[in-house]
Amino acid sequence: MIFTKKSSMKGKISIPGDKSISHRAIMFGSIAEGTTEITNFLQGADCLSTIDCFSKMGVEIENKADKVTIKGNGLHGLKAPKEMLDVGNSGTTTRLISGILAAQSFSCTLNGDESIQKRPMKRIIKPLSLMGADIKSMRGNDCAPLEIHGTTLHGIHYDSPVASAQVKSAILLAGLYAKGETSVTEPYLSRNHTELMLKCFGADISSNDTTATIKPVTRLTGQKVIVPGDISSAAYFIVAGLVVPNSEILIENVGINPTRDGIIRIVKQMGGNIELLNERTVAGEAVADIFVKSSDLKAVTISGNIIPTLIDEIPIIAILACMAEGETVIKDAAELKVKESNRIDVMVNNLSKMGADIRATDDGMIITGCKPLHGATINSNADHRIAMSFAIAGLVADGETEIVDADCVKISYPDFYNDLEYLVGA
Ligand code: SPQ
Repeated sequence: MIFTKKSSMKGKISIPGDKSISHRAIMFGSIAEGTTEITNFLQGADCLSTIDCFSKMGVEIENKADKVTIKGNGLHGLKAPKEMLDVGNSGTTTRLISGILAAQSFSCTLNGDESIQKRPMKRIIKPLSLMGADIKSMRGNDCAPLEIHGTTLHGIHYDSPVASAQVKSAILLAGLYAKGETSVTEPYLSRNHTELMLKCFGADISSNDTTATIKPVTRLTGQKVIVPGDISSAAYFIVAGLVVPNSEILIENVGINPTRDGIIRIVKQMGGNIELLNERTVAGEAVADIFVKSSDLKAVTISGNIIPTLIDEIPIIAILACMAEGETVIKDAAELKVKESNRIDVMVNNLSKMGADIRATDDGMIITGCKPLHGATINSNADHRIAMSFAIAGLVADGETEIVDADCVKISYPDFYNDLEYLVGA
């Protein structure tokens, strides 16, 4: 797919549902009693993998347009799947489902695509094993495929070495079934959708600073979940509106949960024209419309506790930094190396090809902005966030930017190219 320089972007769009929240709504609805109705569900391939896994465990899930209805099986009603669970490309599915599977009365195996088979699973195998789980990496390399024999678990306190919502959530979900209390402390607070949503479903869960604590309950109850637009998807149009000249974009219905809103804070620090309009709370999550227009930007340092709140936005923030005056330093972000691709190396290699002044560090990257970008052939490494980031870079680069494996955007934003075309043509 080819992208070229644009002189303006104008219009209004509504962003598809949040991926993290969509996954959790399927999982919690499946182990709740009664009906769960999910509106604005993200029809991305990752979330469809989660539906597929729970369907294989006997949960009745009807998926129509953006509405999903689940007849929950209750905490102890999942059935042994007849075949291996296929988590596709989804780290969230793999890690969260493992917490649930560890406590079931059956055994199963799960596996995913080439990328998922390289992502680290020791981070969940270790704490779940401390809780008594019988979970192992079938190839002995601490990656998927995983074999899980459900068993009785006991609560623990776990000091997580990484700020990871997936690690935290796997432990909390296992804790839902474990004897006694389970708590997790993170070095920095990661996204808290599990804590917020499990509470709505009736779990006994609380949070204090960077510690989340759960005690077992006898049942969860099905809910109506309205999924806000995904700020990680909105991020591409936030950046496009800032860097393409003569642009004004209104992005409606975006989740701005404070554990996810780092990109908004960084754009403000960089001097970007960004306004939050119509701020409201929908189904326990903060939501707003976001207005952006073309801006002169200055470099910033991004580090410490803001990192987990924008971890998936760092690829597109790197593009933003290329357009900002001065040196942007991104550090404390070594987690980028273990995403769908090594997002430090892939960003640095591809942006260097486009003429950017960028270098990799152990835990991030350093970018000196305002060097003109030129088109290049970009290998997305089948990573959706890389493909979308370079589609936006192509709008400000001279010549043609070609993205290889561009269809990987189906993972989190199947209509991305249509929405982009609309804003460019509007
Ligand atoms: O699900 P997956 O593949 O891990 O997706 C990514 C993404 O870019 O969409 C990461 F590669 O998002 C993660 C995110 O990085 C989704 C997530 C969640 O829903 O809990 C949490 C973050 O990962 P982590 O490892 O920091 O917990």
